[in-house]
Amino acid sequence: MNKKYTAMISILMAGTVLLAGCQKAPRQDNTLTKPIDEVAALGEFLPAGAELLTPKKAEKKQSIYMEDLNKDGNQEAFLLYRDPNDNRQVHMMFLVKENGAWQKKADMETGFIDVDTFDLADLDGNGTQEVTLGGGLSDSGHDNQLYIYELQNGTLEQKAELSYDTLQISDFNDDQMPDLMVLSKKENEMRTAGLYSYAEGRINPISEIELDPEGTLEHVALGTLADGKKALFADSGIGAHSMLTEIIVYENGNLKKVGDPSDSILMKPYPLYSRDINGDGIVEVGGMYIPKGYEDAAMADIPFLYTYKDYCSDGSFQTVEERYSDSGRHFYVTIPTELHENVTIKRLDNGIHLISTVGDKVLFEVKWAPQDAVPANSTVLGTAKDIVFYSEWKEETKIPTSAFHLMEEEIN
Ligand SMILES: [Ca+2]
Ligand SMILES: [Ca+2]
Ligand SMILES: [Ca+2]
Ligand SMILES: [Ca+2]
Repeated sequence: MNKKYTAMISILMAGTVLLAGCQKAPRQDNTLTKPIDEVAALGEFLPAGAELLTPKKAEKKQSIYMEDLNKDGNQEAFLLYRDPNDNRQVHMMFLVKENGAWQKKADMETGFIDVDTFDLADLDGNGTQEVTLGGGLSDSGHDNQLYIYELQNGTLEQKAELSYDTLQISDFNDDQMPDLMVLSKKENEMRTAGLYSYAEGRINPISEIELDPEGTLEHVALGTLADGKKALFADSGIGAHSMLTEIIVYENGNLKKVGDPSDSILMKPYPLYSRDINGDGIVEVGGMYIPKGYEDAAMADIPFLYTYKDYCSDGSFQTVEERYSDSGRHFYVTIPTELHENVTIKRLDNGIHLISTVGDKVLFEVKWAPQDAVPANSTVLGTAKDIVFYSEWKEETKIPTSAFHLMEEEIN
């Protein structure tokens, strides 16, 4: 094994370990599961000092992609990397395996400062996968460019491009072909969601809808509504600390927004991101409301209760979960369905009570203290780094101790 070869493996391994290390949940790393000689053989082509890059949006954390795009029996490979000797810009290297050996076909300068998305999908249904590469032109996070490439006569041809803020590739109009759902900010400051198809080498608009012009996009979730319809959930900051969720679906030939943007779920006083909290594929929209007794309190003093709702295409919604959440101390308590909208909060010194608004009964107690200050006969609810959550409440209530959760238990 020559020195360069060894060094390349080190770079590749360092890259993958680094990327695996920043993930919350353990996920399979496809780079590692590929045969090491294949990875090493591809690594031979990288210039000295190259840093492998993983797309920010990638579900699978990988920098090397291998696929037979055109089903001719020869694998194609793509390497995403940063070249320190070329203004640190993102490069995409394209290789084809011919007669058992990799051949470098192109090493493309993208002009990107990072990689937002990389995908291999047959966008036009002609049996050959297109390459979609999106990356940042500035570090604002709202200034991305998408390129679509096709493999033609052994070379990779750039066919189309589109500027965007956030991109999701998924079949929104149920024609069995992936579409491009693009959120973008236009030059006149208008914000839009646009749905595009790709056909005959062109990106073709299907429908466009305006988003609230006051918003600044913070978070996007892709999933379904309660009635199974595919939807994009866009959470945007509004004003000093509010958040608006816009649910975008495709219906009868057009994009439309679901729900009343002024309800207390879609428009909330503080950020709360849309996500699938129970893992059933339906994305819940987070809302919050003021518990009884705090109607006149200053905003910062209100212990908002969180309520997660599933929406239907017609704008109706139902509660999936309600919880008291203490983001500062990283815990939350789920509230049983029968008690929804019937709980308020009483603050204690170093603790809280969840109180029934019907009869003022204590439903749940959370106290916190350093380990050595926890009373002997208390029930420990959870232990964080330097704090223990416990309860001294002895009466049985309608909220079991299993309702207590440390936020670290949640996989986002
Ligand atoms: Ca091929
Ligand atoms: Ca295709
Ligand atoms: Ca489609
Ligand atoms: Ca769900």
